[in-house]
Amino acid sequence: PEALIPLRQTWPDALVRRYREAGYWRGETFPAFLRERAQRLGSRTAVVGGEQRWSYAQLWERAETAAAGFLALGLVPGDRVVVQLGNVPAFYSVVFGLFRAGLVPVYALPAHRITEIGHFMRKSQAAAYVALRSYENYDYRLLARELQAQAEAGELPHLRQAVIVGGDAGEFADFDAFAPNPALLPTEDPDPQSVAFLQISGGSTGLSKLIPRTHDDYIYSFRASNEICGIGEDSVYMVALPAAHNFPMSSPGAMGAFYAGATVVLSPSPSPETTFALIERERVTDLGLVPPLALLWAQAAESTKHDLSSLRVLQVGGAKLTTEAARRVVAGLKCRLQQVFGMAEGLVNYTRLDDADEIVLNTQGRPISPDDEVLIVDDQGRSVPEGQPGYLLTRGPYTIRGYHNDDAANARSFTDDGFYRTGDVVLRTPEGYLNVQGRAHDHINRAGEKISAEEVEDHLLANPQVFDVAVVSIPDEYLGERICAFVIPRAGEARPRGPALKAWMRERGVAAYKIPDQIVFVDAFETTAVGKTSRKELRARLREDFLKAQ
Ligand code: J2J
Repeated sequence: PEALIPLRQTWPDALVRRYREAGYWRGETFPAFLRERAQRLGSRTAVVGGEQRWSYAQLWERAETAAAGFLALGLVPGDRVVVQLGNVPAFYSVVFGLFRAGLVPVYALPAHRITEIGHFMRKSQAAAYVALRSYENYDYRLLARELQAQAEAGELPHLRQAVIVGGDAGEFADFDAFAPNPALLPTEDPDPQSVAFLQISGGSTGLSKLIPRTHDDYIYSFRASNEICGIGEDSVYMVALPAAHNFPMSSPGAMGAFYAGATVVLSPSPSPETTFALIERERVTDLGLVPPLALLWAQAAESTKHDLSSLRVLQVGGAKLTTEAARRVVAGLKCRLQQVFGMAEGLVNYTRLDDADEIVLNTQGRPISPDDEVLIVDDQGRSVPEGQPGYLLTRGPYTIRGYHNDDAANARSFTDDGFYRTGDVVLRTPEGYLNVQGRAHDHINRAGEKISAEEVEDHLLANPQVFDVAVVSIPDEYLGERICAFVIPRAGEARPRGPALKAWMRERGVAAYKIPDQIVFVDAFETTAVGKTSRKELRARLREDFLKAQ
């Protein structure tokens, strides 16, 4: 197979010095900090999930066993490993095991299917795939088999191992049978400036990009988040959203909680029916939700028999929380609200716990770091007058300078002087807080899941009954936005039906959250006077006409 493309994330030397001198980057690494916590806090509870309850000592021991097991399979430091696990304690023994072994996790979500997983495997040149035996009624050995078939056909030249977690591994390597073997483990911790893992982008144009994050930059982001969010040893942090998502991982997330020596409680579902009982049982103090869930919780909390009085801070982020929705959340849940506006590429903004209600209800917060640089610009890249909306560009001690293995995306998404073009339209208040107004790209923010219109269009266009398609976001009371596909059937073919098109897309192996919520058949797309129209204009016009007709 072709050589591995090096994993890197580089800031200019002067900034590296600056970030070190300012104490942001301290040379810490994932394995080093967890080892220290295990030594210092040994018997304290690190993670609770299902029937399992592991102390810090046990989590570290399991990570070391995992590390030895991966290396015993023939993986070598620097190899990338696509990890697809749900909200179970093994999520953390696997990823800390990979860190300990010098292997690089690539974080997939449980909802991803062969289309997405195949893409991550190819882009990262992954040597291995690790998945749960089953989660949310899906058998991930099916996916492992599809990957193996692609590997045999020469399409995944780097793939050498598939590992199943949770028993019944079948023909694959059995994670649960991994044995400790200290002799196999590296004697040194990784370089703190090296890439620790690849996170997945929200995918604004086309397929998801891979986001290389270093030990130094990521640990800074959650250590500083702990300060801002008041996470300490006595905190009990619940992971209700998918554990692999950047929000519950790092803002301050499970990683922040482990860093603080706190307890992480995993919920298999974010629904009030599941979470409320767990909150009561484990005395959960902090967690993050997306806006639709926060509204659902606020409503359910009014009539629950469960004791939610341990809750201290509810964070809401991933999509815009309107002022009215924020009011309802505050009224329904008797705890502090914190708005979080973040992105897997880096920059995270928080309202502060001692901010006035005015700010907490009306803004999406301000950046973590004094060295987060924020520009708000117009189409030409010129700064807009203070208080006016514009495109948000950012650069700083935990924002990436480039995606992995994607020159075209890098040319689009980063300025020559290293600013990341977030694609978000924001304005800044006189107090320096950001208010998210919209976005530049055609993507759909469906309850915090970002879906590229282009990616869904590409799938539907592959159907022989489809002549043309435009995918747009439609405001949705519950989801925030839903996916609507306008489809022109192909003349001469049997006219497709909505449910059949959706089923067809599912069978292609696409994450269920990308399947259109609504399909509208049209005879033609109206074109402008010029006769040609950009997809962007077309989508905008279709959305507008559709909403007017409602
Ligand atoms: C409006 N839009 C928001 C908000 C994210 C913490 C919290 C969230 C994410 C995340 C994250 C928003 N109001 N409060 O990684 O660490 C939209 C913006 C942004 C995009 C990033 C974290 N919070 N958004 O959601 O990588 O459009 O990260 O650019 O999934 O979500 O999506 P993602």
